Amino acid sequence: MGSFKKVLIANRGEIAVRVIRACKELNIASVAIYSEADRDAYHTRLADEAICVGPGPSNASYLNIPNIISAAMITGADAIHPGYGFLAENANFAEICTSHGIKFIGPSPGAIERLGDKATARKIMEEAGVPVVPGSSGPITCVEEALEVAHAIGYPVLVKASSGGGGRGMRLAHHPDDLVKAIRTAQSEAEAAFGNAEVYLEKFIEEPRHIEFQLLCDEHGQGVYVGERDCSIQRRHQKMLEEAPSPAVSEALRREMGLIAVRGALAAGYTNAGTMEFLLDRFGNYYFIEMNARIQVEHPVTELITGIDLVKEQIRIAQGEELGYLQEDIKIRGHAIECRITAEDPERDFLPQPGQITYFQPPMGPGIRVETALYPGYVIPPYYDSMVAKVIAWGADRTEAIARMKRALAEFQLEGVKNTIPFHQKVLDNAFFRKGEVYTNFIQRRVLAEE
Ligand code: MV4
Repeated sequence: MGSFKKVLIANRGEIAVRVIRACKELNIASVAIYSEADRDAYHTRLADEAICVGPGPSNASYLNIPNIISAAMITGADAIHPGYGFLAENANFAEICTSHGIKFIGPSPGAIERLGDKATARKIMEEAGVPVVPGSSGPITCVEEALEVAHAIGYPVLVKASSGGGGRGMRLAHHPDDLVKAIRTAQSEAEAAFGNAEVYLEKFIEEPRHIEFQLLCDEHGQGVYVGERDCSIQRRHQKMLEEAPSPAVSEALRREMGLIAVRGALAAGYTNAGTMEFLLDRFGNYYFIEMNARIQVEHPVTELITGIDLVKEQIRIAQGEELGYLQEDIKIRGHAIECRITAEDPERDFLPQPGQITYFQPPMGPGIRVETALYPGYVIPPYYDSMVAKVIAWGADRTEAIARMKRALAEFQLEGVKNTIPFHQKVLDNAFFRKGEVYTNFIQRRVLAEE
C-alpha cells in the first residue's frame, strides 16, 4: 500500500478538523470538502485544499457520492477518511472508493455490510462465541415464530429492525397481544426508514449499562481492545456524556470482554478502528448488541486514558501497516469524561438552535481538551447535526475528572445560541452520576414508552 500523500476528508465540523490535524501530524496533505453552507466553516479553512461538493442539504453535498469521488480524483487524493455519520458506514461508498483506486479509511465493504445488518451481526457474534442477548436466531419470518421465541425467552421483548441500530426502529412488547402490533409497527417503520422491513427479537434487558469496547484491527489479522467506554447517559438514543474506564467494569471483566470483542471482530473480518457495543445488566452479565464500523464521537476519552491517537492509528492501518504493539502494551491511566455540547434548547425539548456565535471562549487548562469547529462570529447552519463542541476532561481518578469537567463547563463562554452546557452541569451534580450509578432505566423507559 505505502504511505498516503493526500487524504480527502468526507465530513465537516469537529471530526473533519480532528482528521485534518492527524493528517498534518503525519505529514499527509489534506483535502476538505464543503457544502455551499460551509464556505466559512473551520474545516474548509484548515485543510490544505478545499473543494465545494454541492448545496447545503447533506443529500446534495456530504452524501453526494459522485461529487465526493470527483473531488478526490481531481485533487489526486490517495485515500478518503469518512469520519462518523454521513457515508462512514455506507458499504456502497467504500466499494466505490476502492473501485476508483482510492483507499477507504475504514473496514472493507464486506465487513461494513455484515455488521450493518444487525441480525447478521448477531449471528456472526453468536457463532464466534460472543454472548448475545437471548432472542431470535436471525430475522423473524412470521408472527407465529415471533410468539414462540418471545414465549421461550420471556417478556418483555424488544423488536429491532435489522437495518436499524443506535435505537432506531425499536419497539417494546410486554405481552403477546402487544407483540403482534409491535412487529407490524417496527416493520412498517423499518420499511419506510431503511427500505428493509426485516426485524428480529431480543429479550428486553432492564436497567442496562451501555458498555462499548474500542477495537483496532490491522490488515494482517492482529487485533487489540483499547479499553471500554461507558455511554449509559443518553437521551433519545443520543449520547450526552461518555466516560472511560467504566465505573462498572473491573480489571478482570475488562480483559474477559475485551478478548471476546477482539475475537468477534476478527470473526467478522473486521479491520481498522471499530466499536463493539454491549449491554451490561445489574447481575454483571454482558450481551453483544451491535458493532459500529467507524471512529466514534466519543473516541477522545479512550485516547486520553491510553495515550493512543486513534485517528492516526486508522490512517496507519489503512496504509497497510501492522499494529506493532501487543495487548499488554496498552495501559489505562486515570479517567476521562466527555460532554457533548449541542446547540439545542433543553427548555424547548432540545429544539436545534442554528444561528450566530456572538461570543466564544472555550475552556482550557490542566486536563481539558476541546474538540470543536466553532469560532467567534461563526454561523451554525440549519442543515446538520446540532453537536457543536466536545469537552473532554482527564483526571488521575473519576473524582478529579468530574471536578475538572465542572470547572471547564463553568469557564466555557458560548453565546448567541442556546446550548446544553447548563444541562450537563446538572448531570455532573446528580448524586447517582457522582456515585457512578448511571443506569439507563428512567430515560430508556420514557423513551421507549414515548416512541
Ligand atoms: C436494548 C435495550 C434493552 N434490551 N436491547 C440499542 C441501541 C442503543 N442505542 C439502545 N439500545 C437498547 N437496546 C435489549 N435487548 C435497551 C436499549 C436502550 C439503551 C441502552 C443503553 C443505554 C441507553 C439506552 C436507552 C434506550 C434503550
